[in-house]
Amino acid sequence: MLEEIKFEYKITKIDLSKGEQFNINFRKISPLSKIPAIIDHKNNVSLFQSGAILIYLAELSGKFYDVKNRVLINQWLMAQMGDLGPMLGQHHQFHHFNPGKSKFAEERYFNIAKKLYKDLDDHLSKSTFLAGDKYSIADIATFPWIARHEWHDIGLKKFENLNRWYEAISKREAVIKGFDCLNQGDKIPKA
Ligand SMILES: N[C@@H](CCC(=O)N[C@@H](CS)C(=O)NCC(=O)O)C(=O)O
Repeated sequence: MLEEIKFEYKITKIDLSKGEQFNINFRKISPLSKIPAIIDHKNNVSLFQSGAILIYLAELSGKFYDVKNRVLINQWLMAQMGDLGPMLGQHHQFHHFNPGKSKFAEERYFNIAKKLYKDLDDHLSKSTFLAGDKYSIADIATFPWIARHEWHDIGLKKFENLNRWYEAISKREAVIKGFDCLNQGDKIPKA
């Protein structure tokens, strides 16, 4: 989002494996100890929760959050926050990072992830972007999850419309730059 709206930013890394998210100073801006969180130094505001951050930046920049289309954009943004993110996150935990630890959880989240791919594919057969014909913060929130398609093991290519959406967003200059925001040569995985 910061690349898309061309705002200047500096990244502060929080090493989750070292528990840095629990540091007292970080918890002042992110009370649930989760990344991402931002500080807007110009306006002296700090925010946590990616959806709230996206809305804030969209309102500040006047981009990717059309006033007339907010009812629809909000729904797809909340779908990412409440369903897609948490469910694919569990799929990462059980299928990708900890296979063999719980057959039940592995199967459960694999099935949910497959259903999400199918539901997104169905929706994108009728809509260019998630919330209509314009790229919005709903797409910006959702794309990074689908960009982990290799971990999902579902086969993005089988989902023609989701793949079309993914490829279109993958080509955006800001997305390519944002994906490699740590400047370590990270490339968006192809389907
Ligand atoms: N709903 C939150 C989810 C944030 C979240 O779960 N972040 C994970 C990393 S992807 C985290 O910080 N985990 C650290 C922990 O749980 O200790 C958002 O969208 O910002």
